[in-house]
Amino acid sequence: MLNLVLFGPPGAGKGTQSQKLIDQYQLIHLSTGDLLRSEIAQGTALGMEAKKLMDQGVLVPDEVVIGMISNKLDANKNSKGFIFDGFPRTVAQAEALDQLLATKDSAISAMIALEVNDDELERRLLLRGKDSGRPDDANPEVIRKRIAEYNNKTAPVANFYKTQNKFYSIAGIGAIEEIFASLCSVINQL
Ligand code: B4P
Repeated sequence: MLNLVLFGPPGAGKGTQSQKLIDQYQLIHLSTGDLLRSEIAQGTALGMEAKKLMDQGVLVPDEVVIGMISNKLDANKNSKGFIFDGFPRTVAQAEALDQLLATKDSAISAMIALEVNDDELERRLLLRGKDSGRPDDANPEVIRKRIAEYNNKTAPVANFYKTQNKFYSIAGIGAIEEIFASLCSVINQL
């Protein structure tokens, strides 16, 4: 199985590149952000709880997203592999993911990080906020909070995969097709 973690701060292009990677490698896309937004759209209790946190730009509790991922892995047992987009976002989530995959005799193949500076992230998210309708994209303060959450809680997850020799990093600024080509060249060498 090819199991990829696409890593990077909010607005780095994870969702954008995931769409291209699933076509190229026939992988199942698991975006915790999309799963949470779908819970919100359905008005579930989980969604309502998550919305309060997401609108402030802070992470939702680990056990909530780990439970969602576990359900999705079970629902896609025969897939060729997965793209984890926006997950794991904490070291506790990374540890739980390793354990979940181990129970399925599988493991993460690689984490690939998209490197983008903070000014460009803010520019992209504010631009998307003009038509995404996402409250967390509309407010510069919330965007800065999301970037701070990333630096405090998510950036350390890279070390988790570095110690397993599974960490790769590529430039996330430039044309979407160029960035996609860089991603493919890493994946094709795994
Ligand atoms: P996510 O939905 O994961 O959102 P995101 O970090 O903003 O990244 P996204 O994938 O949407 O954007 P992309 O970089 O593709 O998270 C939202 C919230 O959900 C979090 O703040 C948190 O509260 C919660 N959450 C989610 N997962 C969680 C977890 N595991 N644990 C706890 N909480 C969790 O693209 C951004 C924009 O840039 C787009 O408009 C795109 O068109 C543009 N873009 C992409 N590539 C570009 C390029 N090369 N050049 C110019 N623009 C580009």
